[in-house]
Amino acid sequence: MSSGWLGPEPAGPERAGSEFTIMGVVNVTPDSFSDGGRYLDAAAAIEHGLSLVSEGADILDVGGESTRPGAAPVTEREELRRVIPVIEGLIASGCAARISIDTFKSGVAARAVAAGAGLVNDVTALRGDPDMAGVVAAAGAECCLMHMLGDPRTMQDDPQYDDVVSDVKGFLEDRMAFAVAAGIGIERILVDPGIGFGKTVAHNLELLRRLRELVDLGRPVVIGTSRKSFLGRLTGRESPDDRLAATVATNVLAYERGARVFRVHDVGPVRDALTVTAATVSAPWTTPTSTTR
Ligand code: HH2
Repeated sequence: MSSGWLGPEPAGPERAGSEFTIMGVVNVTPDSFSDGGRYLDAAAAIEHGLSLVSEGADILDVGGESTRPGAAPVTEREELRRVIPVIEGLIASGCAARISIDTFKSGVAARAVAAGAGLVNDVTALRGDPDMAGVVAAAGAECCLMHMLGDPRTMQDDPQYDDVVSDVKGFLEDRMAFAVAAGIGIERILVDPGIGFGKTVAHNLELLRRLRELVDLGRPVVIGTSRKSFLGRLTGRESPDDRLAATVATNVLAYERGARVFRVHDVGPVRDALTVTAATVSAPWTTPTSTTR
């Protein structure tokens, strides 16, 4: 994308059609569902983040607490110990990507923003901590509001909706109004249907199928399908590491239906897939060489 919070357009003809933003996942946790324990050490997390940037991540989403069903809660002190050195290390290394902090604790968001994060990714959509909206507003940070039914402990216990897309859309509308009333500029808000957060396989598929209805909210839609269990249920791939093809398919489909921010673990392959998708469905493509094959 070419303006606003998404930053400058990438250079070079190869990137000319990239009207999307890739958010690479940096989990500094022992128990995340797909990469728990791999980057618990700050140096390993920083190195991983920088490698995602070299693959084409526009944003790095740094998280210190897993939200998978049944994950153990983490104290604020421990979450800070995990994420702040990583954010500081990324900034110190001249990281070209913007930094997002994946937290629902206002104390963590405040310290992360002070360390250089520009986006607060709150899976509770400002409901988890009464001070969160004020922290985001005061910092002038951007904020991703995500839908979740219940909380991570209970969210997968028989989730029910009247109509999942209308219910999620209504929720996001309410949370946008709440955020704006708290002083967060509308231009700083992103919305996310929360794939896998209190949803059955059918709910996730319905949200992807009818994503356009959420695009109608007028804010960039973030989509996070990466390696998630519904893809394993559909394909029979038990290991999250084996769900790349399924992840790519859902991100391509979501782009075509209007999503513009893609939260993924596998940045390079998703960037390639979305570059081709964007060039195909967006503006006419003119190649600088005569190669057509
Ligand atoms: N999914 C996860 C975490 N944060 N944030 C947004 N906005 N959207 C998502 O879909 C989303 C999210 C879960 O993925 P991951 O971070 O890999 O796992 P874990 O929560 O186990 O750390």
